[in-house]
Amino acid sequence: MVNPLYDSLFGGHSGKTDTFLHLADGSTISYGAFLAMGARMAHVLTGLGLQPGDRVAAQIEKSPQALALYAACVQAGLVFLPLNTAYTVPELTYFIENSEARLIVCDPDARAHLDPVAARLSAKLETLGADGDGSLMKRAEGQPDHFATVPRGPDDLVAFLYTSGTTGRSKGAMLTQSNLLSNAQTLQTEWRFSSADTLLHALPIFHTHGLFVATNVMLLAGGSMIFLPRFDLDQMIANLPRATSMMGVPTFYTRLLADARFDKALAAHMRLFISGSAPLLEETHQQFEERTGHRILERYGMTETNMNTSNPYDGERRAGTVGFPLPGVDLKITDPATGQKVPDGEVGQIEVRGPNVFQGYWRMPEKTAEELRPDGFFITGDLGRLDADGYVQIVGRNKDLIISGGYNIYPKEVEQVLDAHPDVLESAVIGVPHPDFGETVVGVVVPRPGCDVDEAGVLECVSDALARFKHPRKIVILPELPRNTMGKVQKNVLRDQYGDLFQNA
Ligand code: MLC
Ligand code: AMP
Repeated sequence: MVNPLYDSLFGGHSGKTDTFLHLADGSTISYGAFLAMGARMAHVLTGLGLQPGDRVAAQIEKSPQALALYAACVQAGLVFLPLNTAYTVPELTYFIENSEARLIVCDPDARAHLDPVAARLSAKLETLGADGDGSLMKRAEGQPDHFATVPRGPDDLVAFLYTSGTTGRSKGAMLTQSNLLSNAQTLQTEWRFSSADTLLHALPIFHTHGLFVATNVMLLAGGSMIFLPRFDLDQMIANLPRATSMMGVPTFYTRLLADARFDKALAAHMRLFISGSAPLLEETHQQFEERTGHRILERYGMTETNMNTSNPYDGERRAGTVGFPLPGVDLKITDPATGQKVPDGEVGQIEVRGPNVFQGYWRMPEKTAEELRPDGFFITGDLGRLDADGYVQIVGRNKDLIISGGYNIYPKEVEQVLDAHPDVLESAVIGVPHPDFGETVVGVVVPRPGCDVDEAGVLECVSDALARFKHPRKIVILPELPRNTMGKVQKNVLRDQYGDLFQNA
């Protein structure tokens, strides 16, 4: 194969008239038309002077054109760097600078903010709007529908996905052709996806879940996707009858269950519901089965590793567990202090090794060495245990991380912004249970002596700096933070104290 990922995911569909995407307005896009759009874009990208291995940073709304940009990057041998549409200009600037992106693709409305960034970093900038408007598609008009796929090998990089770190600095996880392809192949087989499937796709396409799990698997299977711009309850209910399968974060499931229209009849024809990216409460799993008769298949993954474990397709899908290691994935539970395996059944940190595991963090060899062992095991930072039947249970995290509606928030990053407020002496950011998002962010701040701070004033300082989903939903003001005898802030005490803030929200 010339370019294993492109050839496997896209190449075989060339010229096919079968539907690939069903859009919210009722129109469809065939595989052939989608690939032609990708090819035209690939001509634009290479015409701009991009060379294989160059990074393309894209902060664009979900659309068929946005997905075609991914196809174009793979076909042209470029490294695709998708970015959350919620990121602010300071956040984006870091990713663009750190990755040394040669091209920025952004919404037409963001151009004025990002042009100076592009100029400073000598990157090119093109625009792509939610309706396929903007300079990129204009340039693509009239380009040939075929593009000679750029040869790539299994170890060549295809994507950087940035993940925040406990120090507050985001790291670019480098993923290769074979990382993505091996995982997509495994998932397609394990979850029995075929060309007969239609996946209800309401996830964003700037993260592993919506792009590499959902989209790559469907491309490999040759099925179709109902491609919704975002999760909208009415749209979900309206489109479920046309779908055979759905992938979502737990919030999708709790929102569906909270709507009386979501009943047994609506889900009766479905083949498979899959959940991941955050813990699915056992209670949600059970309620879902009572309501629909379906048992949700929960799986576990990460940006750095793609998918690691999955409950079985056939056999018991056990609530409160993420199933078994996928074929080809070695998983062990170790003592964080020694790195040695703990006795079966005991809690330890989860480590994984396999063809799915990334190559390290871009230009951060020391960070890479902290998490990726020389023998190939990646230290996930999740705490887990194996139950008596070998199912993996995730019981907590060995990393200070909040997962809200499937988005990761690193408290350190928020604390740094709060601490920069002139009237704030120090802060602690914690995650507390939330009925819709699973967890949400609470900021605990201590004012400087003689200073008066209020919630609105503190929140103002985060609004320009951080994406909306990272903003604390509540600010608690305390005279001091609880500390242990070593002087370390006791976040567990704060979590216990403020854990029920959103219980009835
Ligand atoms: C939106 N908001 C959020 C939020 N999403 N706040 C906290 N956490 C979130 N996840 C903000 C909005 O900006 C809005 O701000 C307010 O919260 C309410 O918005 P909403 O309309 O209720 O939210 P909605 O747009 O419906 O989005 C919620 C959601 C979405 C859960 C549908 O966040 C989502 O699609 N999440 C999926 C994330 C995902 O794909 N994760 C996979 C990562 S990969 P305001 O201003 O109105 O107050 C990974 C690996 C793996 O983890 O294993 O898969
Ligand atoms: P991300 O960095 O966005 O890829 O998030 C990865 C993290 O999401 C993992 O390290 C886990 O903490 C969490 N995660 C993913 N899937 C699950 C799951 N099914 N149950 C619990 N946590 C999960």
